[in-house]
Amino acid sequence: MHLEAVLRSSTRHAKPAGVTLQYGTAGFRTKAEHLDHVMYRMGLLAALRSKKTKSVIGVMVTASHNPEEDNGVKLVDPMGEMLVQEWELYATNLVNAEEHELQTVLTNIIKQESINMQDESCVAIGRDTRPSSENLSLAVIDGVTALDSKYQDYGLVTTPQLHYIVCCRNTDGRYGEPTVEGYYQKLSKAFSALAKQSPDGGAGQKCLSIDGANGIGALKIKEMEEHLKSMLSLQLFNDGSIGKLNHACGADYVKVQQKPPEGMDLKPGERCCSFDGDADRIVYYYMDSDDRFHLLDGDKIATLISTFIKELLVKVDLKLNMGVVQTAYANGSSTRYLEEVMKVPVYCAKTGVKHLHHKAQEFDIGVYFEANGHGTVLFSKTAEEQIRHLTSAGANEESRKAAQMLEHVISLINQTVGDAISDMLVIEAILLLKGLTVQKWDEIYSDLPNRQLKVTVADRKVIDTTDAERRTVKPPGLQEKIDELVKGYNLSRAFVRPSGTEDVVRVYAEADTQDNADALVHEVCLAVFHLAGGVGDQPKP
Ligand code: G16
Repeated sequence: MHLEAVLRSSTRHAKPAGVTLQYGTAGFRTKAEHLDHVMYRMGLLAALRSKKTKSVIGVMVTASHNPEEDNGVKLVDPMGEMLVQEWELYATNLVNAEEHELQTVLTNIIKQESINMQDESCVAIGRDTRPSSENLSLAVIDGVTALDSKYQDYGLVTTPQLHYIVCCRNTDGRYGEPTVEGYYQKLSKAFSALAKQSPDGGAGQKCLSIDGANGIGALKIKEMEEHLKSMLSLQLFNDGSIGKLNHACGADYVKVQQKPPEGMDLKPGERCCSFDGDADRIVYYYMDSDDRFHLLDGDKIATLISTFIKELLVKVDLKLNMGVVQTAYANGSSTRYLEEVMKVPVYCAKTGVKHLHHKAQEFDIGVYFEANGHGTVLFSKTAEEQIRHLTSAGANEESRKAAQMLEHVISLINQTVGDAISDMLVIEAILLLKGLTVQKWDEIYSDLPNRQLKVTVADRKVIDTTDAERRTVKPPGLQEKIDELVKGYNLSRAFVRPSGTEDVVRVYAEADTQDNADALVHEVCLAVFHLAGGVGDQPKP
């Protein structure tokens, strides 16, 4: 196989010596200045994957919740899902190959996957608002065109919009029109249809304040507002006009710090939400009249959505199996509520939507949410067909109306991946339909106090986990120490895992009081620091 054009243009995107990267939780992520060769090579890989699957493949240039100086890349498979895991190894090998090894690594992928290089290919490219993203997306284009592949550059889009577009393109428009405008129309039409069913036609809901994380979500919500105007009153903060991306704002900041973002004017009782840097995560919150902050994270969102769907399923009298997928970060109270009160089976997957999505596909209706607000609902083909049938063939008016609502939820939810805008509209529709305030939603169950921190170690690969990341198997002695520490507190739980998006180890603990959760998390951080090669200053309480 001769790949002269590839090698020639690769010299313009040469790999810095000694840089090695791993395909992590959501693709490659590191400082933007180390990513030019990664982008070029992911352009190559996307073109190969497109030839192999005979479908459009997506490449999104973003580092989502990471600081503005970082960047990264996520690959999108034909149905809008994350890149299939078998190809992650190809991605890692390709990115870490020295210049002289590039041809061999590419030839191996082509051989192993029996790719016909004469087949057509097309790559859909999108990027977030980071200053480095535009140039990095040009490097992707160089990689794509070096393999004579076609491409379409969608420019500034949210990650979920690119996932949506890829799915639309590969289903000949059955999932929707493959444009950002098509996305707005599909979602706003479904939202409007749901809002009209609410007791007061949607008139009673107060304004929603949105923290746009100074990112792409802010830009896109401004565009979409036109379509939502008469139905939803939105007030946008951190719109990128002055603030820095994800700096003291955004969903990750609010969730981890358990406090409101800077740059937002919070009035007691008002419903607020935060997007993350590429708008694939959302969390809600409010301040009460005593100035106490209340967070409604991915767990509360999963509970709200699955309760709503379950109630509709009872009305339409459909026996579809529904499951909820969470991760180790799910608050113990949420899991207990889902299992014991709602009687819904709950599963724990490893962190990363790719793992949750996969598990959720096993159900007729699979609801998956990470506590950090990344999630969606998947409806099987059977479920969609049965629901659609009942919109006209339901036993009575109530059943037909419930089936119609489910049909609109199916259109409103972005089934390809977690989507802050789509999830926000689903939540807003449910609150309207049920006449729920954010306070009433919050009261469904009470979170166990918890805390999440980071520890920097010399090499985070020294930590290995099992049981969906709830226990460590390496380094020796760490799990025993965590077990011993956890025994010192009531209703307690703790775990550690290496992050797949940042060069840190994440530490999570929950307990009966906030002081105890804080004390436990600190003790576990110290254990990580001492047993897993901590660097810098010892963690302080
Ligand atoms: C990504 C993934 C999420 C994951 C998060 C943190 O989010 O898509 O599934 O929860 O990273 O992962 P880790 O703890 O391994 O760093 P995003 O929004 O940054 O793309």
